[in-house]
Amino acid sequence: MQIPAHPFPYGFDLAHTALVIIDMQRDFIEPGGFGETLGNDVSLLAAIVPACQAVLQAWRGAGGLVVHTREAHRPDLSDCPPAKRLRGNPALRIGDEGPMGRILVAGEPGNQIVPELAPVGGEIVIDKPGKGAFYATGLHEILQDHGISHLVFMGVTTEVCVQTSMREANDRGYDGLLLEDCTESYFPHFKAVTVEMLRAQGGIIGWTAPSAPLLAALAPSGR
Ligand code: C5J
Repeated sequence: MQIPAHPFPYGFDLAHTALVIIDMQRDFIEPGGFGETLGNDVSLLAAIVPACQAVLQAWRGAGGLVVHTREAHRPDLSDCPPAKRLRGNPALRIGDEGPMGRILVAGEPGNQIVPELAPVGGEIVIDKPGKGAFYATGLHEILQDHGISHLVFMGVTTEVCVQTSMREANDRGYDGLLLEDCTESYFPHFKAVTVEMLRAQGGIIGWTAPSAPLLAALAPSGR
């Protein structure tokens, strides 16, 4: 398959490509969660859920591999890099009790993926203690076991966990595509400049494209 993308068309073979959905968790997206408590307008992030849902459904329909990540730490925070806890809003740090349970702690209500995008049986779910999906997780080994060489990214936030994961993937030899309308930031100008940065200089980190051409390629008539 090949779809129009920036800086040039993105070619991929579905059998060797995974859809990677970064941190579409209640704590970042729903009112009353960590993101809102930090003073952010979460409606910006909630707005991409329908577009992500459409891609997820099409990807499942085409039989592609799906990976979900969650920014999640052990209850004793032994896997939490100290800087993550010490920087940020001192009134509400990782591990503190928030409106939807302990902030970014595995198993807490706010740590779950939003119901619209909830994983189904057979999909891979990675709990990651860093911003990147590869740091301190077995993701690279899992992808290698599945023969994956290409990754299509969606999720939040564009300039933090999505960008870090895409850069980590690029350094490990994966060809990454970011779906522009399926990612968002609390700071729209950060999203805009991240999208530009990733695809600059001939695709220095990877490709970007809207989801429409991917949906057309995944439709039974497009395959
Ligand atoms: C942040 C994330 N923004 N998932 N996490 O802290 O991007």
